Amino acid sequence: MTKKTTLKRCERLILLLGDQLSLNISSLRNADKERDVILMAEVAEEASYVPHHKKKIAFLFSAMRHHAKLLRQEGWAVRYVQLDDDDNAGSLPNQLTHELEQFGCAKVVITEPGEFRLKQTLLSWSKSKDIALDMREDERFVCTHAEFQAWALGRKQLRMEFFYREMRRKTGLLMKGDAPEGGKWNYDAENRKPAKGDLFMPHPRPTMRDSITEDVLSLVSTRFANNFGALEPFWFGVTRTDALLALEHFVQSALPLFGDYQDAMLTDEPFLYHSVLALYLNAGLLEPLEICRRVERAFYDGDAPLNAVEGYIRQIIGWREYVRGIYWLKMPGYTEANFFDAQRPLPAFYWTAQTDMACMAAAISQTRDHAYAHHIQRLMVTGNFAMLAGVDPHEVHEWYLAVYADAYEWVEAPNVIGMSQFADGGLLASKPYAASGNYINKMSDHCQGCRYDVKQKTGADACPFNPLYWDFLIRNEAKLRGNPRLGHAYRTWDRMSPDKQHAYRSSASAVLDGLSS
Ligand code: FAD
Ligand code: DLZ
Ligand code: SF4
Repeated sequence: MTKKTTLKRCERLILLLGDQLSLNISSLRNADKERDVILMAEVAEEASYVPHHKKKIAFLFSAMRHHAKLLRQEGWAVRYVQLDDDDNAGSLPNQLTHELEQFGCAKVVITEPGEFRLKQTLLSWSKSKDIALDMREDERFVCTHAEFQAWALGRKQLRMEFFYREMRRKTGLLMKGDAPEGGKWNYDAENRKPAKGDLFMPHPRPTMRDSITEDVLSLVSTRFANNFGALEPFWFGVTRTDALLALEHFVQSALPLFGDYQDAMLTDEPFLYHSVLALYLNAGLLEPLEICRRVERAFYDGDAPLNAVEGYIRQIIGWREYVRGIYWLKMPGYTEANFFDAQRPLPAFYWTAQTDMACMAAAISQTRDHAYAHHIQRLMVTGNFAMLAGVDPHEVHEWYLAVYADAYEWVEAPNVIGMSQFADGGLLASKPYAASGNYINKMSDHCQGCRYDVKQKTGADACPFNPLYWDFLIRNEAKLRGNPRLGHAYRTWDRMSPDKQHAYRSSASAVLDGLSS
């Protein structure tokens, strides 16, 4: 690939980030192909602010290189800096400084970064260097910052369901005039079936690798040899064409059963009927509304039922937009929230999958192999365990940010800090997503092959989630007993004999002691 552009002077330097791989991004609006230069850079600072999964880095670098190629084909002047180039300056601000010296551009244009950290870094850089920086809103979302702020203003509780209805009205998705399609806004009650292993399971469509991807894989295997995760087999798509094919494959093979089995878990089926599209969407290779319109069309064409289509659209225009709104409303500071004052270090098996808990071993090994786990594994297995065990939520947050190919702080942090760890004290969730082994047993096939007994409540062979569940509630009683949604749980605890209560607490201590050894 030609690395240098032939332009010697430029009007504007347009910085395009690794998750801004969209041709209609706001930073390119009104840009001039004759006078402006697009800068894209693989830099050590972005590649190491958390120890990203090897597949995540490979996906992003290959997608960036392919996007640069596409931009050049479209007539743009692109300066692309590879990680191992001699004049790689190591960070985005340093690279900008270097390129401005080379090209002598009058100003820098960028679409607002998705992470607060990088936004602040770039704003400070422009101030300290006294360089004009035109930072534009990221328009690849349904809800603007201003709209979210207006929605949140004066509300005591920021519940996703009400926000979601606003987004349905705004987009017209699954609307019949002012009313929701089918008469209900939400069909979640139909979406909680456990899956059986003998169902036909579609798999994500693997993408053929080209020489660009091969080069990146070889770079990542040497430069990031010690990072978490398996680089091979590398099957992610890396272009918009690949991403559109993945969308089509999902709609045709998995969408009809997406709703039914959304919460199910199977040891040998990491993807079930999930779309595995978040990595493309978050990097800019797909747009939220194009996905939703395609999925909506499947319903009106009679190819997918309403519970699946509504459930899927809710994830994108509901949850995804809502968590982004929360992130920008609450940053800075949100990633430091620690409502329970949990201090335990993240157990080492989050990086090795070496644990006798079959559900944890499955979620972590799938994460290691594919940089992927689906929502319920993230929430009710690895997230639930960390919260019950009292792991420091910041360590949990950094783990999630590192290990998933779709992870960027704006979407990861509210899901981890708020939804899964309840570290924000209930801004996002009305009660902690705490569950004993019973939930995992109901929704998965993991317990059948586990060394622990999910039915056993206490003792050395009891499922660790069972005593930890009660220990968590009692450890945090002062903060949780007043929660009306936990009234039933505390009343059950109150009815237990002191011996039973003691057995739960000492079994939990044994589990927790085992984590530190
Ligand atoms: P599907 O199950 O097919 O869902 C469809 C789409 O809906 C996803 O692609 C995604 O864009 C969107 N979506 C679904 N749920 C959420 C949600 N809660 N928040 C935002 N978008 C959602 N999602 C990320 O994109 N990046 C993350 O770093 C991330 N971290 C998470 C951490 C925890 C603890 C939890 C509980 C959830 C997290 N999620 C994250 C949300 C969700 O788990 C992933 O979006 C989903 O698993 C991605 O796989 P998929 O594309 O197959 O999704
Ligand atoms: C995640 C990531 C990685 C691993 N590497 C780069 C990079 O080298 N260059 C780049 O421009 N972007 C990278 N990114 C994505 C950025 O970290 C992302 O733009 C910010 O986190 C904001 O969402
Ligand atoms: Fe997980 Fe407990 Fe079931 Fe084992 S018994 S798989 S630890 S829920």
